Amino acid sequence: MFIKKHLVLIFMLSFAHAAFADDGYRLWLRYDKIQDKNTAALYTKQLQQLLFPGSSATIEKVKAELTEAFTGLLGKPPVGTKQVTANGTLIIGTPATAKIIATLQPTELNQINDEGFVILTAILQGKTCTVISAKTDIGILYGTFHFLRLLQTQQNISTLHIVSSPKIKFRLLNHWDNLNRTVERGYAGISIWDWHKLPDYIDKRYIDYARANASIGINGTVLTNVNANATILSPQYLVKVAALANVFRPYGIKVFLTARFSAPIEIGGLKTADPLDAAVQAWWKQKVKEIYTLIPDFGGFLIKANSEGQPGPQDYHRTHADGANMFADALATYNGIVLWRAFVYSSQSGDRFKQAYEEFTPLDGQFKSNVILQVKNGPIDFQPREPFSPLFGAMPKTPLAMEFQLTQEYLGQGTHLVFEAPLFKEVFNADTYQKGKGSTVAKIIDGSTNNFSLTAIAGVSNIGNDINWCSHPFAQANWYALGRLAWDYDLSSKQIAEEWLQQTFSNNAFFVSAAYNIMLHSHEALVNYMTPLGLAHIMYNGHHYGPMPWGNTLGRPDWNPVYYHKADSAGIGFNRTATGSNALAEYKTEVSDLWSDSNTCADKYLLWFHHVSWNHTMRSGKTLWNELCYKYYTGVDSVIAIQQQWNTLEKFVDAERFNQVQQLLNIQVKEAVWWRNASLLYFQTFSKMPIPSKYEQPDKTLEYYKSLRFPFAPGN
Ligand code: GCV
Repeated sequence: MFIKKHLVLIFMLSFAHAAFADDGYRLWLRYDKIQDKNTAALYTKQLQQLLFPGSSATIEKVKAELTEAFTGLLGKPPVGTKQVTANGTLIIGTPATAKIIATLQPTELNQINDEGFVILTAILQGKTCTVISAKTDIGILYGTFHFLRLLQTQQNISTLHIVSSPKIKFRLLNHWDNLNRTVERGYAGISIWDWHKLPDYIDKRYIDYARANASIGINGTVLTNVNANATILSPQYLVKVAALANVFRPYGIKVFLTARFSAPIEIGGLKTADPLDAAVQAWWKQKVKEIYTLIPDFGGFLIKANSEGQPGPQDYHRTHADGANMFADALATYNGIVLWRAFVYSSQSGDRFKQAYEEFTPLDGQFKSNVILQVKNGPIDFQPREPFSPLFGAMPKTPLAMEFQLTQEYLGQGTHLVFEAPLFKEVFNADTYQKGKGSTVAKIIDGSTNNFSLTAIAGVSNIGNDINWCSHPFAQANWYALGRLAWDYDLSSKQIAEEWLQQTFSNNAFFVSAAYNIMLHSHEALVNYMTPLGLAHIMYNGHHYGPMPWGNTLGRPDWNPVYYHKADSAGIGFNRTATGSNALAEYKTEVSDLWSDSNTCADKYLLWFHHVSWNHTMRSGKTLWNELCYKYYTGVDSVIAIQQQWNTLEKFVDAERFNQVQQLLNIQVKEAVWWRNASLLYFQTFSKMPIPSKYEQPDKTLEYYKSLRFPFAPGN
């Protein structure tokens, strides 16, 4: 009897553990049963029945999502009704599909755009109801996902008055996925697009990808790498693209492709790709027609041209505007758009920082109205911290899209916990002063400063076929943050982190506050242990994994770390003032005035703009060298604090993800120490100053760090 009882107990315990395990596949759409009995009882009362007329492919998806969510959260699917017969009726529909909503005539519907939604508590036919309404089915989809977010985060739903529209029109993921399924700068496995099995095999992942994106408002996806392969435009591949587009359409997601500029030569048999050549223009027009025949709602092209070896209009002595406008003409008939990238730099110029500005500002006003220039957040390349790209303040006649990088090429790649929302917000909130104070980057991007309706935000995807999509359990939060901020850049990092944590891990208030604390400090910690005080681009060549500030062997100066930090016996940093490259002149005076004096420039940008002596007195009163040491050591200490904090959270998290994060944090601490030691030992060869004795001294030599090699580092 005793043994039998024990066996039952062991069985129950192991069952409980297994039920609790979570591989992260469900992302933030877990819909686990609400454990708090009072909340569950209240919701059950408030959601007695569901009145949901109308039908369309999108509405069917909404119904399926509601069924899954209610079954998970409340233990049973919603009870359908045709009449409001009880308090606690959830009514979903557009005024066109739901008569009862037409009767209500909510004025709030006049305040939203075509993708927006309203969620209201209303008395209808004497009963207390919750109404989710919109002008379109896609608005209904977004409203429903918002409502499910309220349930998952256990908000009070008794008196709701939510009116919401996206601030940005195109909210995009950019996949740097190759047709052979490798992912450039991908750290989460191989590409989720299984081109070989498409179009006949539809992986369930495609549907879950669409659900996840729709739930955070992402409405477009560029399927292919900007380092493009023309094969994607061949008939054989376009039917595969069409199959994906069919999956995504009900979720409001449009498909975009990258267009290789030289495709007319490579797959079209032409001798040239000159954008002013009539045959080339005709070829693209025909290609675009072919695409729209298969995919009537195709979004358009994203193009990287004359950048890092990609072909482009300059090969024919034409401008970026000539190139972009050729595509724009071909796409205009179908309302397609061109996202033309501004990421360019050549070996010719003295300062890579200045080049995009130099190439693009003379073209301001020359692009067709369906072209948007896609600009990386900073002037160089997704470094841990960059000042905002000067282009944002300098192209008033051209719509500008923001490009952020979710995949953490320079932010610890697959192993570091870094929440990027604070980085995104720092850029959005920066003031360009283009039209006086308040012309923030966000107000440039949302079109309000210069009256553009074509607006876009893109995130370079961090998604792969790893079971949890993004490899690091916390990397999912960056995908989530991109969508939420593209919808509304005024959301705080705190709100985004908290709602993501609640949905992804647990609603426990102690856990959420502690884990939020971890996320909040993670970006600054990384900046400090990698590139404090405005250092940038000091990682290994090629794979970009790990520190290599000594790098000086590549043919082009601007590919070498020494070009970026310019450390010498006199000091460190890149002089971009009037006595140096004068890149500061690319900003409005109000901005450059903030940064042009090394005594008043914010510490975080100091070495971006100044070459300062090792003895320079910092705001803290420390010498530059001692401040550099302090920052590097603080960075490592912060990660150790994050690690310790995570270790206190074991009881709130399933064993599987708790262990994953714990192991990854162990790697992160080791790598933070590596970054700190290697960088300081190297810079010390110039400063000739000691690392203050109060700090634990590096236990390895500079030669040791220089000897490290990582030929198979991922993502290259
Ligand atoms: C897709 C950086 C990356 C490249 C990337 C490029 C770009 O240079 O290292 O992998 O290429 O940016 O954004 O085009």
